[in-house]
Amino acid sequence: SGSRIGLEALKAKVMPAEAAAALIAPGETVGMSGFTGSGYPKAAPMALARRIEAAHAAGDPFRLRVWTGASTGPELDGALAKADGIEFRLPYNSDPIAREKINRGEMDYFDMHLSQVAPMAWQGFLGPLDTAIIEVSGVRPDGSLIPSSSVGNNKTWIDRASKVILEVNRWQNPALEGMHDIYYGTALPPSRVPIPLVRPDDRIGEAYFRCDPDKVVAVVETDAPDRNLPFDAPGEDHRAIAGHLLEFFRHEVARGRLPASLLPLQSGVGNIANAVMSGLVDGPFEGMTAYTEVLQDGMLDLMESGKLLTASATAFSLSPEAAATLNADMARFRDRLVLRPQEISNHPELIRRLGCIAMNGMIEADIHGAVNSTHLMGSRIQNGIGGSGDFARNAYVSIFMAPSVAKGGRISTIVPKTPHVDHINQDVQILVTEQGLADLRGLSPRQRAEVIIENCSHPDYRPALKDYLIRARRDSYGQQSPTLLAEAFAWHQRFIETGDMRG
Ligand code: 0RQ
Repeated sequence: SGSRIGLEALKAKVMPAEAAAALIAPGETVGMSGFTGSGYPKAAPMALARRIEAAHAAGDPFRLRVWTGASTGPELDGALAKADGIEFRLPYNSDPIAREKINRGEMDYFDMHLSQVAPMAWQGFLGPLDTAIIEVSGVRPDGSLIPSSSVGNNKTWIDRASKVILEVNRWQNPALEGMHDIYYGTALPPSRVPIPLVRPDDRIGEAYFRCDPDKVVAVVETDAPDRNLPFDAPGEDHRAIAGHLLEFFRHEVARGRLPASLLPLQSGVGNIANAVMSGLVDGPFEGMTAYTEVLQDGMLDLMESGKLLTASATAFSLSPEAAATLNADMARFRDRLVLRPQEISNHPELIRRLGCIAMNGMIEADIHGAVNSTHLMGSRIQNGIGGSGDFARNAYVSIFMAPSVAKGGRISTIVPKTPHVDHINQDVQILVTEQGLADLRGLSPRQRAEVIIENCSHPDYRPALKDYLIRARRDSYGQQSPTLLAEAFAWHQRFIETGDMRG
């Protein structure tokens, strides 16, 4: 009783996680479920990590190539990285142990646009996929699978893998059933056709994954919660950023450049994005929609307020409190939420068609408005580009935000030149810090530099930036994007040497 496995043939394949992990050979490529801490397998990866540790202790090599949706949890990336079990990983990672291994050069990491993972796998560029390990919330009598709290690349991993291991997680709310929209209409060129989605809440696919039961080699039953990290209460800087952004939206509506219900919102990961959503709860905008990648607490608050009508994403990313609220009230939220494969939630065609308002966090921006979302001091990976590139390039308006200083003021997030660029000037239209907002639309690089320094930089760094700009305008090789090459990265070099950009 209480079994969530409706198909006898799969019930017969239930086994302990250790036995499932034993079916994976060293050197395999494994496609895992999981996206921003939800819907990742929790038991098989831990068993795999124990097996890898034992192999290493016996002097035997055992490493895997790991593909996921995006970040997962400590039971997956953390455990496998700690065991030195990951030779290569893609895409987005935020696990601290994996991050450390990558930055020490002990693990290869391919950071790519999240919308491109599934198509690239189909194109064959990434090599064959041996095993898929997928968390689901149930198996139906016809063998189709009820997805769990994230969709990510699961459809593609199930279709492409030679063998499939399922984790059926009883912790996942049974009322998730029906919330998902799995689109099976993607194809490779020259057979690609338009994706028939014209509103954020359109349902164009099926509520379940198709899966050939003969490919399933193991079923593991679990009862473990998603990672569910708490968010920080919005700080003063975060509230100031949200305030500037709301002011900008009001201004755009007044000018007739945005409808009063705004346009489908995309909101990135992290505390700032969450604070902006909370800010919108008290704002004047009604009848909003979201076409985004992850649903954070702020998005649910906005939905509860009645101002956000519907939201589309590929995953939840909730605090423990918000997860509990959602789980207690799933029936009420279910019809207003859609979870899709990440190639659809982040699809450039759909983002451009819907006209999303993209709001993403950044590490730093330079005075010409190029944005770095991923690398510290040009070389250390923080997380990854995630979906920020999918949205920024294709949005109706592309916004990046961060406090104007990091690490207690020792780092300016507005710099003469960023040593790593994820988003080129053309993909960055609005920059926001707690100091203010820079509207860069229609401005030349020279004009951008003035507005960014004046509106966004911290007073501690503003004089130095102004001084740099004056000299660049005098001495630069060219005057389209005034730059002093020998000096452009001096702030970063100073931080590496002294721990403070101010020296
Ligand atoms: O470090 O954790 O050691 O304290 O970076 O920074 O200020 O907490 O900001 O949580 O919003 O993250 C860009 C990383 C911002 C995120 C980034 C340090 C800072 C802190 C985190 P600590 P904050 P946030 C679609 C959107 C890429 C993916 C994306 C991100 C840590 O937004 O990963 O946009 N984006 N996806 O101290 C050195 C600087 C720094 C710095 C911040 N200039 N130099 N350290 N930090 N700025 C959704 C998905 O794709 C899933």
